[in-house]
Amino acid sequence: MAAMTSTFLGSAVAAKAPVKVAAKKAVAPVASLDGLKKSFIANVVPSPAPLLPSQAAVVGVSTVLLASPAFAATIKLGGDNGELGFFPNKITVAKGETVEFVNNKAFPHNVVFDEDNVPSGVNADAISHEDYLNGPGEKVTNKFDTPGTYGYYCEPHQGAGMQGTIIVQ
Ligand SMILES: [Cu+2]
Repeated sequence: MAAMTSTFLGSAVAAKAPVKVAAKKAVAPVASLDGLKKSFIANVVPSPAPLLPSQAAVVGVSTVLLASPAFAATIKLGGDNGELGFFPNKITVAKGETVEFVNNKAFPHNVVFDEDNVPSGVNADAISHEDYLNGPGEKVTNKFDTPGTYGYYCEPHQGAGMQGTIIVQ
């Protein structure tokens, strides 16, 4: 026991020696690192994909909903054990209520409404969320103002049966 303790103290003292860190600082000039970062940012940031008019409309709606939420339902994207599906995959909500899609497991997922399976007059593209949800807990929402049946699916997992139905009354 005594031997182990003194060995530990010995390595702790050795680790405190700052010689190596100081040498590294001298070798790597900070200015050029900053330059690299700036050029990286310059290449990535200034070209944001322009919002399509339909996407801009969806963003506006979501912002309003955050201020006055009337959540009817939460649908998980991916089952708790990694199943490819929406849980629950069939729900009924009242007109004007908000449905929240929350990324859960087995992502990436997205939420795409089927243009052949939404009430007439509803633009399926405008209410879809085609961007992939890549992180746990990421969410998108929809508020349905037109009664009827809405079919939707996840593009990456449509072939595995990841689809759902929302009935708005
Ligand atoms: Cu999916």
